[in-house]
Amino acid sequence: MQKGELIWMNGEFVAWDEARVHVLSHCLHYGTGVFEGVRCYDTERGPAIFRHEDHLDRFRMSAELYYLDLPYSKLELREATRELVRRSGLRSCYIRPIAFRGYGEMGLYAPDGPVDVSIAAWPWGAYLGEAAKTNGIRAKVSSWRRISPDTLIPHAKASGQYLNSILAKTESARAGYDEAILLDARGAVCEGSGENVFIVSDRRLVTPGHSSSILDGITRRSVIQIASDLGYEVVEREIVRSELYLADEMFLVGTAAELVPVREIDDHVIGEPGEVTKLIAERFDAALHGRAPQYLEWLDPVEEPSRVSS
Ligand code: PPE
Repeated sequence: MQKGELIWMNGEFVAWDEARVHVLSHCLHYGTGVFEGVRCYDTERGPAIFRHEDHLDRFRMSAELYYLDLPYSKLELREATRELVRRSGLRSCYIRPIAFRGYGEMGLYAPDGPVDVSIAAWPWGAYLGEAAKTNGIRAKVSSWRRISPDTLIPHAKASGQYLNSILAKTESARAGYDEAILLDARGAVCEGSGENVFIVSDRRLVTPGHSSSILDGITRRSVIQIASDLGYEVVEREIVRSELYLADEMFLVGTAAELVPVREIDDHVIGEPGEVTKLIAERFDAALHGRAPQYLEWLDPVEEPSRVSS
């Protein structure tokens, strides 16, 4: 990875290489952390963080679900992040806040172990490669099923849960594919290893809803809004595997990946990125970079005073 300059750790800015944790940190052993993936884009109004408050809200929600008491308010985290981006001198970057059970107590039930919070920012280019966005990727349905709500919490963005994504991603990469799609135990489509999934069928967008084992992706929400504003019908419902094969278009969305068309799934050809995908990708890109007036409220420009937050 490319290094950033500084990392905010428990209220202080420290040099990138000095941001260390103890080897007996609880999270390192048990995965007891929650995190976010946020992006900041270069816009006309300077570097601006995309849907910053929504990410902070999800961060708090994930923490609460895993009994981690965040020692900082949403406002403090928001200002720390804005200051981090300003001090790092980055025009655009990926931002990774993480809260985790730190060093102090061992054993599974460690309610008195400290909760450490840090925020890092660094330049991170296209998650699935530059070519992926224009040419599309080859995806494979994983033999690993997505974590279910009766064992973990699919709606939380928790560190330990990513072992599931890592198994799926590793399997697909070793088989020569770009990304894995995970189904649930009954065979319904959930999402990619780090992205939500959409298909286009008869000019209608379809994506799994909240009763499926998905992360409530912020990019997913943005794409639903953009597609609806463009006049497309968006249906949130269960999708079965064969619908992917028969889709007119298919794409994945996430903060790191942004919007990536899928051109092949399990060796079924979907084709070059389609018209609907391209139109939505273009509007989404405009929104990210502050070129779409109706979506300006999604941006938090770090060089401007904060808007009053909830
Ligand atoms: N599902 C999963 C499992 C997921 O990890 C992400 C984000 C999404 C859906 C899309 O959510 P959103 O970013 O809010 O639109 N994955 C993050 C981490 C990727 C990583 O490799 O680390 C991300 O995109 O930042």
